[in-house]
Amino acid sequence: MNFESMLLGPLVVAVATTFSVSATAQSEIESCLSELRAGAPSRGISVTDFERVTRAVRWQAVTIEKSQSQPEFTVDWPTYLTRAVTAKRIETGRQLISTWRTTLSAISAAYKVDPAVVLGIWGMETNFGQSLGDVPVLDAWITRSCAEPHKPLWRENAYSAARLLRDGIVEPAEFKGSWSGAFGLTQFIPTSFESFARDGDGDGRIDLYRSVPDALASTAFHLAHRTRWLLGVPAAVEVRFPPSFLSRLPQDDAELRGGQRRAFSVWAARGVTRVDGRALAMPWPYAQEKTTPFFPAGASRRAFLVSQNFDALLAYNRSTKYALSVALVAAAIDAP
Ligand SMILES: [Ca+2]
Repeated sequence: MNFESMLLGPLVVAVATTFSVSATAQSEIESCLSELRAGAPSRGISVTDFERVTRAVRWQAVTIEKSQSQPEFTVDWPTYLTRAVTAKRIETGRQLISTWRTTLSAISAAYKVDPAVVLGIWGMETNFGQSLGDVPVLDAWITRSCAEPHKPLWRENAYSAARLLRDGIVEPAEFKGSWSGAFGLTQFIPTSFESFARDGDGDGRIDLYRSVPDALASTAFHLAHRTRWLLGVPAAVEVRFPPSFLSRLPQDDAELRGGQRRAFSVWAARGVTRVDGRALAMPWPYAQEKTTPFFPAGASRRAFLVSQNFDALLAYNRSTKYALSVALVAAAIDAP
């Protein structure tokens, strides 16, 4: 899960350039660690425990470098979708939905979340466990906290990661993940782990690295409880709007989302169809769910109606490119 685009402070810019400044970054981390240490007791962590779990923390230059080149911000829409929504990812998703059918049925029954969407997230986040990342999670969050001290989410994740280590919920040697500080098969951040992680296989502990049921249950619980998931409602449907509607929109290639929120049935009555011309029919009661037009690259390109499930995906990862990719992969996994 990558969160906000990062505002780059002077320290951050300098660190990416020379080795000598890298040494400065490590001394900078020492000074900001002492500030974090002072705040630890108010987060339920004793100073002794905080010192113990942060003893080997190192500045992660990669965290700063990659924050400046996230594909969500640097790659255009068609390229991003081509890379994300691949035949291979969809095929693997279809195989895994079959492999894990019993687990997914139980998860879907418990949390009312669509199995294909959980698979789509697993595929997008780590290519179904192929790319878990090798950046120490605690170090990533402490680096982010030090680079951007005005971001409370970074700081709270540093404390959360420290608690997970203190309590032995994760092992120091394996507590690694993406440059951004997300870890496990479906890339949870530490604060999300504390709020939403679930023991899907019932063995009494939560292991998001090795237990597929734990990771999938945790992801489903996140979708259901961080916002609200509507079982069976597509997050995004590719559509065709009537020319009279399109002509009133800005005629450039900027991303357009929001504005009118109307039921699928209302859009259908106004001449909106699926992209292939078929009727925009939704089974009851979903015909009445409010949806919003979404034009990733301007009114003259691909068009979608997005539901509140799209917002649930954005709560998982605040990138519309990510959310649409998950929606498209999930729809393709589910296609007959
Ligand atoms: Ca478990």
